[in-house]
Amino acid sequence: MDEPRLKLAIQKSGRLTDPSLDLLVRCGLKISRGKDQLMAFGENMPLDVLFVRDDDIPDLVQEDVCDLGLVGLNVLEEKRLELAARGHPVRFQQVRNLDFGRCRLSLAVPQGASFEGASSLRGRRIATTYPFLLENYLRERDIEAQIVTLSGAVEIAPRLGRADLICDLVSTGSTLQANHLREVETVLESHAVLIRTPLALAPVKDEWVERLLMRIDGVQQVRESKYIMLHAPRDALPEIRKLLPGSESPTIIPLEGFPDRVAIHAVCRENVFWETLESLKKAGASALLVLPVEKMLA
Ligand code: PRT
Ligand code: ZN
Repeated sequence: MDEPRLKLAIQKSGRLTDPSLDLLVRCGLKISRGKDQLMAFGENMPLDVLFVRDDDIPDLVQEDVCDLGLVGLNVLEEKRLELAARGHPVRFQQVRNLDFGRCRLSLAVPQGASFEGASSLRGRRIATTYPFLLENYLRERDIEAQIVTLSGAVEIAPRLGRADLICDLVSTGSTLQANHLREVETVLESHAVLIRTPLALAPVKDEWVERLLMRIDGVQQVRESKYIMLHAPRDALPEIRKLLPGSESPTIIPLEGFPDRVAIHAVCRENVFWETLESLKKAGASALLVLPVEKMLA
């Protein structure tokens, strides 16, 4: 019998597609994908990738068509509230927060309009493609307002007279600005997440989920990490250790022929900026070298 294979759904074409594929490649997955192909075969893992619209990803996991999915928290939370409102149990588990797809679901008013906190929403018409998240936000604040559910182009609704304000995704804010809108409140901070089915999987699949999770953790850790090497006077060690950003236990190595100086090697879990190098030099460090980290496994 064929070995069971994991199915992972990702966005077919959109903002999450490239970062999702990049993450999978960094986790060691080799796939070949033809243009317009709906499914790609993992050549070196029992894992196949399904390319779909982002809105369908929670449903595919919910309905056991896929074991895993990469999707925005905004889409996931909207689906979670929708299922709850319909009295359906939620059948996806959020297993990792990912470091891409960052944005926020925000309320924005026309630039000239006044806004004094959530109570200013009372009785207003709010256009959105996220009616359940917006409804939840209003309910939590005990505010009655009219939700105008649209399927897109939310930012032009106030100008068309369809709404008084909007609730939409924002990243840089330039779309709001171009439409003369002002961001006033955040409803949800979002980023991509990995979801999985709550079902018990075949042992081979389960093992690969665990391996994938460990690799994802490794990939996310190294993105910001740097390996730093330097020489320093032995008596400056306490000060130098304090200056190394996010490094727990540096390796200290004696330097042949220089009893007062040591070499220090450390993994910094944060980026190392020029300012840090300048401070280290001032503290007596020399021969400073900062290298990117390729892979990490705790
Ligand atoms: O076809 P499909 O349904 O799969 O794609 P889609 O059009 O629904 O989604 P897509 O590709 O636009 O977004 C996919 C996911 O990316 C979203 O669900 C979010 O989780 C995430 N994301 C991150 C964003 C943004 N940033 C973002 N800026 N989604 C949308 N936007 C919009 C924003 O609303 C604005 O209209 O992009 C525009 C530019 O934003 P500014 O603030 O940079 O001007
Ligand atoms: Zn979509």
